[in-house]
Amino acid sequence: MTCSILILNGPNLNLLGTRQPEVYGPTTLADIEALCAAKADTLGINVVFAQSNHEGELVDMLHAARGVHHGIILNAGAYTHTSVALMDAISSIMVPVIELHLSNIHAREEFRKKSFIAPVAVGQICGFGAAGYPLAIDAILSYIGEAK
Ligand code: CA2
Repeated sequence: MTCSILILNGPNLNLLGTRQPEVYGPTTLADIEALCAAKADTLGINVVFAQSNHEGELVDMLHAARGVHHGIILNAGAYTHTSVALMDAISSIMVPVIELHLSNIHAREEFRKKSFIAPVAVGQICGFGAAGYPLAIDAILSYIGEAK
């Protein structure tokens, strides 16, 4: 069975590359999706890329991953720092999740150091900009034992 990974992006990440390039880099979300698709082709895996600005939709997409995807890479955006609902969803689905951020959330404002995702994630990758996405693909494959 082909390994399938869901890459889920939260609020405002659809604006990447259009504002605050000094914080989040010049790369658009479409560029990142293309980067991940190219990596998936090389590895012979399936990658599904999604984005929503709505907390409940993100919860729905996490639930729908059960029995479909082998792992999830989640950049929950600002919901990282606020969402018990996302934390509970991750706890309930039994699909491994890697927490991902473009910026180093530990080197920014105090409120960004708190993550509701971290305690229920396999691990966290942050601070590497768009390059964090392919790194996270390698990390989740390694975790689920599909490393190629
Ligand atoms: O560094 C990350 O990836 C974040 O998840 C990005 C979130 C932020 O709230 C987290 O603390 C860290 C914000 C995404 C907003 O993206 C924008 C992109 C362009 C212009 C404005 C916002």
